[in-house]
Amino acid sequence: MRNSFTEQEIADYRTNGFLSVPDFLTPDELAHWRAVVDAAVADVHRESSGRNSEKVFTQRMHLRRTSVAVKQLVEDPAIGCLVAALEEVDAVRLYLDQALVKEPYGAPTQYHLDIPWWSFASPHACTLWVALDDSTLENGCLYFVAGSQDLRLTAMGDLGPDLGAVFDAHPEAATRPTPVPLPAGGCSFHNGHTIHGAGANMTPGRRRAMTTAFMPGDARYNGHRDVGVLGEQYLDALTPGDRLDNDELLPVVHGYPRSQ
Ligand SMILES: O=C(O)CCC(=O)C(=O)O
Repeated sequence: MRNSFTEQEIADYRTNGFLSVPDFLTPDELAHWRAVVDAAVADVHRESSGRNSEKVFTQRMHLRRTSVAVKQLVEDPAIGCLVAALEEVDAVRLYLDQALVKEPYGAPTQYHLDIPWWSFASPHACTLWVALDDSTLENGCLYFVAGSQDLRLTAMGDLGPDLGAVFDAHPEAATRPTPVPLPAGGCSFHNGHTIHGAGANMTPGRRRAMTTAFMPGDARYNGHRDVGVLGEQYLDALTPGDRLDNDELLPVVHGYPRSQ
């Protein structure tokens, strides 16, 4: 796995709000990620059959809670270190993991940004998206609106059929998006404020991806009850402004968050 970035890559990430890393995993690592994620998805499939109603993708959250092997992949401190370098933060916590499979003939993913969905506000949230299959213009690769992270938008999409709803609310963000095809084993990192979406899967094959979202170690509860991430019990115990410091739900993957 790539364990460092060049200065140019870090500069590109900060300018564009995303970075594409085509050589993220070695072929052996890719085979391992595929086996581990496929097995974890198959396991939870029996309990929940969450397929997005618009047939955008099959979504399996929190695989690390049922698969030790997934936990080892997504809580890898080497990944935490990469995120810390991109976002220039001292400490990083894992916020969520999810497999996103765009099934054959799956619909496009609406343009959106991640941070409005989440229970913390920060300019330093970051999502890692690992391609487990070649991700192409034909099967639903990601598209990013470069520089949109600097607008610090807060509009929440609904991942419904209106692909450009975020641009209705924020016409200033409607600039030409950059498609980011990736070979299997490649990845992209994007900031929580970067507008992104994905094309339709026009092929009979699946487009599998494993994603993980990270927050800075000192993030605080913003009063927004995220859907299905932190859980009702933890959310009920929080007051806006509280540190999100539950090490079990939000494991530290880099550094040591300050206690104040
Ligand atoms: O995989 C997709 O289609 C969308 C992924 C996405 O929105 C994300 O990982 O933040």
